[in-house]
Amino acid sequence: MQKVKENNSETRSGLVVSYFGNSVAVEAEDGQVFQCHLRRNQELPVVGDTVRWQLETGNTGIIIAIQPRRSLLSRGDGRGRSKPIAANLDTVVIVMAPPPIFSEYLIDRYLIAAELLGIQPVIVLNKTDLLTDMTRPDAEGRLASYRQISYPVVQSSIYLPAGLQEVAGHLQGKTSVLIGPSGVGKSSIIAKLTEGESIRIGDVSSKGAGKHTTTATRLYHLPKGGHLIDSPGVREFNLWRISPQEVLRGFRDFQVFIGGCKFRDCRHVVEPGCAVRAAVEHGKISAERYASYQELMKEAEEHENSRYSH
Ligand SMILES: Nc1nc2c(ncn2[C@@H]2O[C@H](COP(=O)(O)OP(=O)(O)O)[C@@H](O)[C@H]2O)c(=O)[nH]1
Ligand SMILES: [Mg+2]
Ligand SMILES: [Zn+2]
Repeated sequence: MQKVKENNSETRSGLVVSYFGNSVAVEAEDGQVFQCHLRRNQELPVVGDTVRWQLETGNTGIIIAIQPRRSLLSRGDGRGRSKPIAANLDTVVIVMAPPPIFSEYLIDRYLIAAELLGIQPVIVLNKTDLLTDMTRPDAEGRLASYRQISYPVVQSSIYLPAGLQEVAGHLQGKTSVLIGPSGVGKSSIIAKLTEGESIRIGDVSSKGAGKHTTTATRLYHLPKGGHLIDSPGVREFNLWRISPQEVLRGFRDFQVFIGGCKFRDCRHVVEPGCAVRAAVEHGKISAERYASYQELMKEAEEHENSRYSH
């Protein structure tokens, strides 16, 4: 951290609301947005960062320092490295929809990320207007198993205000992102929750970034307080490579059982005397959660082995 004189009138506080690669849009405390450049060798700010910055000309500035982050969400860059995309998140909203995709495996993958980062997850099943009397009981049963392990669960539809309001309630006063597979309705929900706001930010970013406004990561203000960060990178969020230990830490419902395993280094897969597997057999851990765990653990172990064999 660089030291900044608090009473230096030229150094101001701001919030990074958009990011264009070589410059960022910083919202000053009075709500005005300035295009800010980065100094050479400056640690890269991301959307959601609180920064210290200085005015250069009428509406441009320079970033002086990034304030300490309370969380940092990264995604895999496809080569196993992590790329930071959003800072200071409190909540991640994991969105699924009955069609096209309602997958426990994906939910559990996202939950691991949230658990490891210490960010509160909310699970949303969107497009509930498409559920029928035939499909509703199955969907509700699958959601209930997440409620049982104390994750907040919301059923929503962009055509029904009640569910959207419930989603908004979870975001109020917080900095949040929506993640989930393509086509589940994330953009539609964001549009509903940030009505009007998108136009204002769109105007600002178009000044500095040409026509790339649809691909930029952006922070929106929610009408009742709080921020929603929208980013293609966040939405298509991919887990960076995680270790088997991290997979295990990401399953909050397993934690109470792991002390009861016969072997201290039990991975809860094939080991005899495994308390986690006993809990699955006795219905204390859901079979779907355990199936996700097996698959994610297998992937993590394969990554680990390939790393050691190079
Ligand atoms: N029936 C129904 N369709 C929806 C709902 N939310 C979004 N959609 C539609 O699903 C499609 C994909 O939505 P989009 O927001 O682009 O999904 P994203 O890829 O997750 O951002 C669009 O045609 C939306 O109009 C919903 O609650 N119910
Ligand atoms: Mg979208
Ligand atoms: Zn075990």
